Amino acid sequence: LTAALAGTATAAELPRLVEGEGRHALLVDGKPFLVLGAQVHNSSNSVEALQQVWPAVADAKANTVVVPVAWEQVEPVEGRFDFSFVDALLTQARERGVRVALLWFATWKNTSPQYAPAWVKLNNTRFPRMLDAQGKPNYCLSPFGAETLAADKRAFVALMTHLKQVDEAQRTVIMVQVQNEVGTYGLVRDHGAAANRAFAADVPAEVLRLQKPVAASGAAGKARGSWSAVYGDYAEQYFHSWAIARYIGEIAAAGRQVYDLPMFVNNALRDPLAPMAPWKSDFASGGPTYDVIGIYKAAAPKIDIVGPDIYMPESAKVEAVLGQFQRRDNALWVPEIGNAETYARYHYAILGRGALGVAPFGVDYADYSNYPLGSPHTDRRMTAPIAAVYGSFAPMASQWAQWALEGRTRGVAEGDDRQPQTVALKGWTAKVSFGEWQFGERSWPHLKDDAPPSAAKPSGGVAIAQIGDDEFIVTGQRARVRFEGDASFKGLGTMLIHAQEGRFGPDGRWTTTRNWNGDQVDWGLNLPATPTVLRVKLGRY
Ligand code: N0T
Repeated sequence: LTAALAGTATAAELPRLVEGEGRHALLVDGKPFLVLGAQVHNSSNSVEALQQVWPAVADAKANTVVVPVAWEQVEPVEGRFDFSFVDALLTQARERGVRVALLWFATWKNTSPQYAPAWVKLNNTRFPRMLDAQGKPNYCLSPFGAETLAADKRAFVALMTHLKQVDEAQRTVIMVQVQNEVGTYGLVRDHGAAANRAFAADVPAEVLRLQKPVAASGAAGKARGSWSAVYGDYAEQYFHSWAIARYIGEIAAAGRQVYDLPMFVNNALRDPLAPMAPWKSDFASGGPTYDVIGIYKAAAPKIDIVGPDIYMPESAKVEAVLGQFQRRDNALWVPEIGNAETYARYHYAILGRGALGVAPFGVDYADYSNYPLGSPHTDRRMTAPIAAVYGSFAPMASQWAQWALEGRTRGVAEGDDRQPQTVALKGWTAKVSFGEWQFGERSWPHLKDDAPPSAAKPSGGVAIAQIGDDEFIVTGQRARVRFEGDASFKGLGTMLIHAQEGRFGPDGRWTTTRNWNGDQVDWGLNLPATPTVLRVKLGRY
């Protein structure tokens, strides 16, 4: 695999995804690229607003800024395009050595047409809204609006054409999101004439291949036939998902025809832990929720990734979401996660799982905060927890992405229960515990009233890369890591050969700054509040 990558790497190649044995990497300039992202607030897409973006991006130690480009902004008058903001964004990003992911806010932004130009919003004959079962127009534009699709696609193709002209040589833009958090709140599907016709027709063969039939209120789902025959109580949600995915897929395909960048969609999640049940107004129907990723793959093959927007702070939910969106056919990429401090520890779990990257949402210093969804702060108190984690990954980011592609990385975040966790490695297990002293055992009787100075709230995390049979890179904060031999040890003892604290330089060379031994390793590797990188070599005797 490494050789295959090396063989194809050329500086001028476009960003692209690679896959091997169900694992993924994003290649930028032919090299694995770990996205340490920062997504700006929705209204920070103006030249002036960028002044409050760059200091936050720098403070967060992000290598990629994620920024919306609005349809209304680039085509305020039909057929007349203005890409001046995009040009300013790219120039300023290049000056700072930061890459860009663009978000195409168009027909749907959090399901609504807010970011469509006024000439679209105001012309519901040409750009129809969805109809409910009584034939009443809904807020959401219909995915069966042929003119809407044609107009959105034309604008998107203009954007991609412009990007090719101004950025193909530099490749500042590494990915593009098509629409934002699509679906419809409060209505399961469109009831317009075209929608009704399509709903009565047979499920397309490519959907049948990727989305399993579901039992229909008692009866087994048919292998083929109408949406209702195949998908029973899920038929309307699945149908709407297909309709939206097809619409997005057509836009993405047309854009990539011109300029072939990786493309993704993002999802406002449904409850990851609730037992699966048909839609009942509990999430945006038709959005790329985890249960319909197959439909999106079938209907929008030019969309590479469906990514979760994580605004559920509970550790059990975050874990479940990561599992649902990380698939052989779907690289894990977290386009949004809350920028509140409680989420920072999840970056270890996300990057340790081998994600392409992550982008906390609302990383700029505009005087706006989406608290309680994210941080209440709009200053360094918001960026500092992100910077702490990104700072230790940044010098080894490309190397980490390569290790992830090779399946060498793992990660955990402190759970809400604050209990220890076990990480399975090849030949070894790592026991990760939280809220420990740096010296000694919590359980020492004379210490029972003397709790370790752990954080008031869960904030620990650890990511481990197994770079050799008995060699590891360990990075984390507020956690104790203890390596133990797995079943393969059969009575052999384990020993620590060395644990070196240090960092990777830009040339990929390791520098040791301190050799941990004695008290510093007798009780495990105790990662302090400040994120630390260790190179650990173990042995058997
Ligand atoms: C996100 C962001 C932005 C707990 C919210 C999340 C972004 C969009 N939407 O700041 O609007 O553009 O993708 C919606 C999550 C709602 C969860 C509410 C219940």
